[in-house]
Order: sequence, then C-alpha cells, then structure tokens
Amino acid sequence: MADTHYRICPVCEATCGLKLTVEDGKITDIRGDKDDPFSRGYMCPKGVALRDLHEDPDRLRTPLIKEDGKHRPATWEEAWAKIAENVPAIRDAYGPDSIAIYTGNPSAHKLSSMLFGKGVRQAVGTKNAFSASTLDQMPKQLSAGLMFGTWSSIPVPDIDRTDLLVILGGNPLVSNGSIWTVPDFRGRLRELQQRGGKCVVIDPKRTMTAEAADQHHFIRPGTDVFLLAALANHLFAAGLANPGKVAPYTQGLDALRPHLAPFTPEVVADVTGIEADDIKSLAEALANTDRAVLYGRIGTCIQRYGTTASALVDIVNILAGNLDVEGGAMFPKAAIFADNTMPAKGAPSDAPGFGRGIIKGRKHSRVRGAPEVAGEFPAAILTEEIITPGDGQVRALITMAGNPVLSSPDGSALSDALDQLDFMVSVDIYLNETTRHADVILPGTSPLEEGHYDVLLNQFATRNVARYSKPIFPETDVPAEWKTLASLARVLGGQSPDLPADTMSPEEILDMMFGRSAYAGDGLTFEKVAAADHGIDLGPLTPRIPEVLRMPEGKIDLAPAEILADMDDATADLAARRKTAQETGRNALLLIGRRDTRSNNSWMHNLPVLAKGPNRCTLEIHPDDARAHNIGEGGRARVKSALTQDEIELDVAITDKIMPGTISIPHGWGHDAKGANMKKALENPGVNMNRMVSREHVDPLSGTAVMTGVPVSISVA
Ligand SMILES: Nc1nc2c(c(=O)[nH]1)N[C@H]1C(S)=C(S)[C@@H](COP(=O)(O)OP(=O)(O)OC[C@H]3O[C@@H](n4cnc5c(=O)[nH]c(N)nc54)[C@H](O)[C@@H]3O)O[C@H]1N2
Ligand SMILES: Nc1nc2c(c(=O)[nH]1)N[C@H]1C(S)=C(S)[C@@H](COP(=O)(O)OP(=O)(O)OC[C@H]3O[C@@H](n4cnc5c(=O)[nH]c(N)nc54)[C@H](O)[C@@H]3O)O[C@H]1N2
Ligand code: SF4
Ligand SMILES: [Mo]
Repeated sequence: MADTHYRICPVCEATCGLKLTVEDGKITDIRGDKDDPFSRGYMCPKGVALRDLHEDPDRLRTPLIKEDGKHRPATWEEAWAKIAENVPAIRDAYGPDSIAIYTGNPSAHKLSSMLFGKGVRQAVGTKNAFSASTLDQMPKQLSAGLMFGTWSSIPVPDIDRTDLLVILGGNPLVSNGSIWTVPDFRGRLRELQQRGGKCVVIDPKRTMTAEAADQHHFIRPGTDVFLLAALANHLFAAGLANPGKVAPYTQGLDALRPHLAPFTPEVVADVTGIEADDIKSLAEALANTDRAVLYGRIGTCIQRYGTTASALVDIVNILAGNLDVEGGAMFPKAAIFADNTMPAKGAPSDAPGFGRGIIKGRKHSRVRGAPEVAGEFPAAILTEEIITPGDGQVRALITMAGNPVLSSPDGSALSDALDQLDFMVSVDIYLNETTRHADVILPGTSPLEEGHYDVLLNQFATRNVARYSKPIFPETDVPAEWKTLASLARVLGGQSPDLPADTMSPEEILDMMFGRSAYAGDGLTFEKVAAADHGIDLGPLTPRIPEVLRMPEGKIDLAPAEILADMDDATADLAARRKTAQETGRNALLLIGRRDTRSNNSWMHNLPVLAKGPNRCTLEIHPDDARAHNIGEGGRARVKSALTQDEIELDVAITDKIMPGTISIPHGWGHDAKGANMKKALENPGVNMNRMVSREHVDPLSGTAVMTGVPVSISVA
C-alpha cells in the first residue's frame, strides 16, 4: 500500500513543500509538491536526501555515554542519571555561568527546538549562551533592531514584483536564499528576467547566481561597507535621495549625511575593486527603476563592518525609495510568532507602530568584555571562556544541533578546549567532530518523525504562507525531540525527566498561537492550516509601515549612534587601506568560503546520495595567482593563515570565476576526527577551513565572527 505524505523540507531556509510516497513503512519516492502555493514543485537534491538521512545507520537512535574515552550506547535512564549526577553539581559549585549553551543552525528549522530549546537555557540560567547566529546573520538582526525596533524586522526583496534585484554577498541559486525564504529562486529569477527585469550580483566570485544574472561585479572581500556607503553618498550627490512614502516615518537623515561624505565612489573604487562609474550607475538604477531592491546576505555579514553594512543595505533601499513598496524591500507578515505583529510590551504607546526598540549589552563576557546581543555572546569567544582560568570559567557545555568545531573560528583550538571541560552534553543526530567530546549524547529525531511549522522562516518569506506538516513516522526510533529537550530542562533543574501530564505539545502550542494570529480576524485557525495538505497561501507581501515599527518614536532610525561611530571607524580604515595599497601596490591574498548544492554546512556529508561525485572540498584559485605561486591544476596546496598561523592542505581547482587575489574553500569539512562515527563522510573528509579563521576578529557591534577575507599565504604542498 502506497501512502502519499506532504511535508515541508526543514533543511534550509527555502522551506520547499515535498511530496513523499511511503510503501510498507519505506520511503519510495520524494519529489517537489507541485501544488504547494509557495515552492511550486521546486526542490533540491537535499530534499531527496531526507530518505538517506532517515535511514542513515550512523544516525543516533539511542543515547551514548562516554566511558574510558569511548562512546557506548546507553539507556535513557542511564543518560539522565549521568547528567543529573554532574551538571547540577557543577552549577552548585561554580554558579550557572559555569555552564555554557551552544545552539546550532538546525534548531532554527525544527519546531521542537524552536519551542523547547529556550527552556533548556532557562533551566541553567546562564549568561553564557552562544549560537550559530554570531557566525551568520546577527548583523542583520542588530541593524534591524536598531532601525526598526525588533530583532527580526528584516525586510526582504519582493522578488515576484521587482524589476531590479541587486544581490550583494549572497548566492541564492546554490544556498536557496537566506534571511529571505524564497523557494524556487531560479524560477522566480527567470520570471523577473522574462518580464524585462534585471539582476545584478556583486561577489568576489562569479557564482552560479552571478552567471544567471544580467551583470556581475567582483568585489574585494570585506569592503562592502565602503561600497554601500558610496551608493548612499551618491544618491545624495545626484539629488536622488528620497525615501518616498516612508519619509514621514524616518528620522536621522540629516545626522546620517555627513558621515557618508568621505565615501565617494572615486575614493572607494580602488579599495572595493569596483569602478566609480559602475557604483554611480548602480545607485542611479536603484533610485530610477520603479521597482528595485538591494539584498545583502552572509558575505556582507561575516566581516568587520557586518552590522554597519547590513544597516546600509536598508539605508540604500530607503534613500532610493524602495522600502515598503511593491517590488522593493518589504516586511513579511507571519501568521504567528512574529514580534512585529504583536503589541509591544512596555511601549510608550500601545498603538501599533510603537515599541521599546531593542536593548543590548545588559551583560558582558568575562574574558574580553564582549557585550551580549539578543541575549547571546559571540560564538567566537567560547574557546577563551573555557580555557581561561578564574571565577566564572566555563566548565560544562550543552550543545543542541550544533557543530562549532567545524563551523566556528579556530576549530582546532575549540576542539582542544572541549577536552578540558568537566562535563559536556549534546543533543544531536550524529557522533561527530563536536559531539565526540560529549560525556552524554541524546539523540534527536529524523525530521520525518516530527510535525513541522516554520516558526522563524515565515518571518522572512517572500510571500505570506502558513503551512504545517504532520509527522510521517511518529516517534519510530526515538522520543520526539521536544520531549527530550523538555526532559533535559527538568533534569538540569534538578527534577526527574518525566514530563508533567499538562506539558503542552508543539501542536497544542501552535493551536494556541493561531488563536492570536495576525490573521485570526480573517478566520485563520490551526485546524485549517493543519488540514491543508499544501498549506495556506496568505498572499503577496503588503506594505507595513508604520504598523510594523517598534521604536519609541514610531520612526525608522536612519542614524543609530553605534552605526555612525562605526562608519567613522570605517572612514579611518578606508584611508589606511588606500595608503597600504598605494605604498605596496599589492594586497594580501584573501580567503573566502563557498557553499555547494549537495552540502549543508557540516552535517549532510554522510548521506550517500549527496556524497557521490567529485571532491567538493577544494581550493579555488585564479589562474594568475596559481601561476604566481607555481601551483598547477590537479596539484595540492598548503594554506597558512596569517591570523591563526594554522596550516591546511588540499586539492586545487584553478578557475577564472574567482577574483584575482582571492581564494575560496568551503566550510563544514574535516570529518577525519578520531572518535567520530560518520563512515560515509570519512571516505572524503576534506579539511576544516575555519582553522584559518581567527577567534579575535569579530564585528564589534554584533560579535559576529569575521569569516571572510581572511589573509592567508599559499604554497605548493
Ligand atoms: N567559514 C565559514 N564558516 C561558517 C559559515 C561560512 O559561511 N563560512 N557559515 C556559518 C553559518 S551561516 C552557520 S548557520 C553555521 C552553522 O553552524 P552549526 O549550527 O554549529 O553547524 P552545522 O554544521 O549546521 O551543524 C549542525 C549540527 O546539528 C546536528 N543536527 C542536524 N539535524 C539535527 C536535528 O534535527 N536535531 C539535532 N538535535 N541535531 C541535528 C548535526 O549533526 C550537526 O552536529 O556555520 C557557520 N560557519
Ligand atoms: N547548498 C547549501 N545551501 C545552504 C547552506 C549550505 O551550506 N549549502 N547553508 C545555509 C545557511 S546556514 C545559510 S546562512 C545560507 C547562506 O546563504 P548565502 O548568504 O546565499 O550564502 P553563500 O552561498 O555562502 O553566499 C555568500 C556569497 O558571498 C560571497 N562573499 C564572500 N565574501 C564576501 C564579501 O566580503 N563581500 C561580498 N559582497 N560577497 C562575499 C561568496 O563568494 C558567496 O558567493 O545558506 C543556506 N543554504
Ligand atoms: S532548497 Fe533543498 S534543502 Fe532547501 S528546503 Fe528546498 S529541498 Fe530542502
Ligand atoms: Mo547559516
């Protein structure tokens, strides 16, 4: 008997609707759901790989306990007892801050983790909370908070109605979009071009997105802040700065302008590598095209000026009259869970459009005094908090769906640091580079074993939708992950793991949330959403200013003090960079990262359907640079970081798609760690490029690690 199931793919931010066929308890087919109003039948190879993930023999089905340096399967009773014996004792002896928590990326894609992960942190009560956000989008969250008043009010391109899409530091054709939920990007781009629109990509690599676009400019890594400030500057210079219909809701325009003055297109041209005339035409096109939008993503975030660059993306959109208009940058209106659809607590006015804004820096980290942002510290400081002795030293760690040994800066140092912990617990689906350090590993579930609703990603969706998926194999192997997390919170708090009978399930929570949905007035209920196999389409994005704002004055702040001060640092930096370039005539060789369609950060390399094919963990280098270093195609190169002094070796791929002076290595590789158990991944382990990335270098405003534009040297291996 074949059953058909519909469900949302939880792997990346595109949230594609899938159609699965199950026969006799086995998945026999996975394809894109043509009737999904949002993803329209699109899917990528990772959607197909959900079957391999579900069936992966290396995926954990029982807890593991580490004894004499080796992991062995354990019962749940043993695992809970071991945690109960150790963690509360550490807290009693050294205080809650001695226990750190790291939450990884898949948590943002799982209903269980979104609803029950917080409870784990609350149970510990630690200030030492870390996540992948400070390896990723925290700059966008902070700039949104400073300008619009909540951490998630990030406007996204209205691609379905735009005529000019400018992409800076994103490769959505491969990544499938980020902080912009845009399934079937390729199809949507094609439609844009068919209606006469254009796409421009600015990236140190001529990526797949750049090749599909109408225009591409190379940009020197880490220089986006200069380019963006010059775009804004030129809008003023050309008399094109006009926020249009949002003008009455802006403040700070006059304060902003003088800080942009040093960044003329002429001055930034030789530092960014983009001609002054190109910068001017781009600014003019953004202002003069009726429906135009600028989008900035991870390439613009994981750099020294990540937050300011992110703020400038929105500022350019505002100055060019492209915010909150059809075809421009718009604010999605998620059905549930969005801070910007609910009344703000403690706001000066309870009218929609007012709020308290955001607060940061309520606490500082022990060793370097980094400010808390959105309740967390930079992932880049985790190592120093573990290895630096003294009061408040981190002695225990809990990771949930995270692999910071591969994903965060200076992975070798973090791996060594984890060995020093008194105790470590991981909730994960693999015994991998990070979890091999854990004393207890609690298994998470296969995504197909749980119900799904995108708590976060609907807040960044290019079209408003509400879609729920039922579990296909409910609790086949292991308890639902929300139960594990809820029990973990209890055990950490000194209670028994048994959940009280009145614990609300995720579905009960969704039902309650839909009761106060932004669409409740339109009759939307969880019952209706759950009954709709393909989800419910809530229509195209609609203008939301002023109602979306949560600032005390009810206005968009174009000149937050922190951003202005950072722009002044950038001014000094620009002068220094020009001087160095003029004096030496040369720039350092800079390392950037890249993503591959058949990969997702560090954790899908054990799936046969994705692992097949050529080695993907290669060093890409421009022919001129290869020649200058005597490196030939098919050879191997040694890369040394000027920051960590660590060295790695890998195969070379010579390509003119990469900007001269820049090399690229994908992150998420290096699967040959002793004690891990991912047999397929071990066949082609690759190397961890984050060993080149320094723990010291962060965007000082958001704490986000500088992971692009890392100075390196190379030689023949
Ligand atoms: N140089 C460089 N470094 C980068 C980036 C970059 O562009 N360049 N990108 C950064 C970005 S954007 C991110 S988001 C981070 C990611 O950083 P992390 O989130 O730390 O790393 P992931 O590789 O996503 O690892 C996810 C972990 O979750 C586990 N997992 C997968 N599914 C589940 C599940 O359903 N339940 C549980 N409990 N566990 C699960 C996996 O086994 C793995 O251990 O990496 C960052 N690192
Ligand atoms: N296939 C696949 N899809 C993924 C993931 C994956 O690992 N694989 N990871 C998921 C995650 S967690 C995230 S956060 C998203 C990220 O989604 P995207 O932001 O689209 O990420 P990337 O594909 O890394 O694209 C970043 C681009 O920035 C460029 N870049 C690097 N440095 C600079 C710079 O200084 N300036 C500019 N302008 N550009 C620069 C890089 O060359 C690259 O093309 O992807 C998600 N989707
Ligand atoms: S693009 Fe691929 S990985 Fe992302 S949601 Fe769609 S099918 Fe899943
Ligand atoms: Mo990410």
